[in-house]
Amino acid sequence: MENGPTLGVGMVGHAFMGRVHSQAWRNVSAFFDLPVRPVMAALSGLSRERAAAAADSLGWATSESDWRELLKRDDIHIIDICTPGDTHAEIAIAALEAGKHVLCEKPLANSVAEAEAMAEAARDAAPLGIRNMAAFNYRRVPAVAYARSLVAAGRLGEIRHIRAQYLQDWIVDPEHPLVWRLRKDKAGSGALGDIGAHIIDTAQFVSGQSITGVSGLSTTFIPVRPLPDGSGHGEVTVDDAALFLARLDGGAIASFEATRFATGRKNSLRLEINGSLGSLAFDFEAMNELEFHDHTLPGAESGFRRVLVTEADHPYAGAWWPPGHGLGYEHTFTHQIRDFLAAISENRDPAPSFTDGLHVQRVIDAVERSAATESRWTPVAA
Ligand code: SOE
Repeated sequence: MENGPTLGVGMVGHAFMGRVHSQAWRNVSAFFDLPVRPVMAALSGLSRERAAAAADSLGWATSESDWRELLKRDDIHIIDICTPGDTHAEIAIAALEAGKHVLCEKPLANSVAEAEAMAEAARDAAPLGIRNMAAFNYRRVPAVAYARSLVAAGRLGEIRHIRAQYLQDWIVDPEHPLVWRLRKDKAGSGALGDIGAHIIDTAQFVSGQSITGVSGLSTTFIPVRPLPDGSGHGEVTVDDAALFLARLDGGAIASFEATRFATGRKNSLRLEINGSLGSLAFDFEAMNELEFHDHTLPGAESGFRRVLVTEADHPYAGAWWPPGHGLGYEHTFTHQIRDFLAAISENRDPAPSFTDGLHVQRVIDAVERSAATESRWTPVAA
């Protein structure tokens, strides 16, 4: 595919993810110097009226009530999928076949079979210069990207331990309605796929290692909840919390915990890595900071120290404000789109790809199978 100086974008969905992606499409060119500029051509949503209103408020030129219309348009080169997981495979495969670059929200799909079909469609499209990317935005937190560079530079030595947690508390109230994220037919899985997928990707990204096997455990604390339309109650068909142990291909051992029942924790994506030469620790609730312990220093001087990851030479940070002025959740999406557009314009495959998203899906699937068989050790295909 030939890329001009502008690339038209069509976004599918306009709820939480659609809103956060929209602000990233709106501001990426103002902060990053890229050879291509995105044009917010159209947004699609199921209701014509709500899609039109969302397009208006979020800065999209036009709106459609059927995503298929986006694929027919010559002024649209990129499809950005911000819908629940049950629609990802159909939209992504059709978009790739229509010759559009695709950015798709996580988890990539609701099953391994769907994710495999998406990765295959992406592989078929790649020789034509059509790119694909799975939206694991936490890789693009400056502190997380910096942590990755410390590991890659050998500053942690040999990685032994990975401790990853994603802690939220938004459904502790039993009266919280049975929203789509609590339904297997819409979301595929619960905390495991929604937020566990993020820590799987982030831990593998920072450590540079890949999960090869797991032993999992999951539970649903509140199995019945009020239906959102007030018409009664319905069954929660996904996990409320999932934990698993894992081995990685570089020799590290890891523990993962994803829960929406950690009272007081709002969006606490935490990662601690211990290596032979040092350790690092991160918590998204203090997202501009990275804790780093250099174990090569004399004992009297060593200990975790806080690095404020806002210097111009930290990843992404130089594009924004002077040191110490801090970034937020939304910036990670601008960085994601920056990296996606850079890869498209340089004719290379962006990361993480649909193939990376497929591997995360395989880990999720293995955890579910393990949890269903009394935590039996379950290998994960590469
Ligand atoms: C809800 O749990 C949610 O919005 C996730 O779907 C996002 O991926 C995560 O970034 C924040 O929490």
